[in-house]
Amino acid sequence: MKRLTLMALALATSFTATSSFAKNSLNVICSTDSEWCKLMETAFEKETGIDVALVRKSSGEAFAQIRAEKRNPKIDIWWGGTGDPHLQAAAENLTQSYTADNSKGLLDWANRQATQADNKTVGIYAGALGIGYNANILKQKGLPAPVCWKDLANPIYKGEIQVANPNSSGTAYTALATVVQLFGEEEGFNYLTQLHSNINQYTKSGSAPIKAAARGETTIGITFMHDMIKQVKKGFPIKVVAPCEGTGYEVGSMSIIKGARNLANAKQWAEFALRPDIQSMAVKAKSYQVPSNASAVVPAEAPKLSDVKLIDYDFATYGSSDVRKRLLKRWDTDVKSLPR
Ligand code: S7P
Repeated sequence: MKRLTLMALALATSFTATSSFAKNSLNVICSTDSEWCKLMETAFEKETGIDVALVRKSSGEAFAQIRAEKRNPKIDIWWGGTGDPHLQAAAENLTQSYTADNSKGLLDWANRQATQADNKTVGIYAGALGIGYNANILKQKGLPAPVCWKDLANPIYKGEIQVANPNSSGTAYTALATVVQLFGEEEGFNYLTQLHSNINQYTKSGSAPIKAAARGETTIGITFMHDMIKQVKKGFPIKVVAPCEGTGYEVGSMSIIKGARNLANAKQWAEFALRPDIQSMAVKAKSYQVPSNASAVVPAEAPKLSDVKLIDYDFATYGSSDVRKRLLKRWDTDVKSLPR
């Protein structure tokens, strides 16, 4: 009898502990720059009193974790990061449908992202890829300023260029998919093998190359333009180039994880993240993407996407599981494994 009472007590205690955990917690995986992740975490905790446990991971890595935890999800919501892996997660049924009340205020491109994934993801910001260089180092080395993607394949830039690894980085996957869409797959991979000879390092994180260029550790970096502007705002001599052939772009996204243990809190974060006042806060973290809510303030520093020659990026194809897996495998075997 005594044993039964103790068991009942233990069960009651564990139930209380679990339910209070469920009521007050939220597990977020964040794929924007860490400063913005931190700002969102603090602002959400302050407004709601919900305790946020946040980890920052590059888009490809975040996706790999969510997939690995499929049967026992530890994450409730994935906020930020390029849209392609969010679409792939939706296609693999790793995320769940949710139409936020605040999605009514979103721009078309953000809702399109949701529609093509049965509302298992939604667009939160947009940004275009570019070429960034350190103007002082370029001058010291007597190198010409690159203007086009094709310029980067010129042997004069040997060892001068940095880009992330597309397996871990959404930025670099967007670059890979952009090259394939611009030049076709065969010519695109041919270009990537030439570019490979000029690469000094494939980084894990997408924005790392422009941070390295700012510090003078590489001359040129391939990243999103808004990540370049962040370095310009910090006072580094970075120049931003919109490639002459045209360029790809991202619809940075947010997805609620299927089987999220703190579903109500995840929905609350989703509503919060789509609000115009919250999206307008990004500048405080020196994040200059174009917000998805039509009423949010577009940062004055944000690259004017209407002035950039954007390709008609095919999100359905390049966000699909099969194409993404195939291109990454081909990049590993045909490009990364080659000597430099
Ligand atoms: O820094 C902001 C940003 O460029 O980072 C995201 C990116 O996917 C995360 O980095 P990875 O390339 O390492 O995955 C972008 O969505 C975002 O604009």
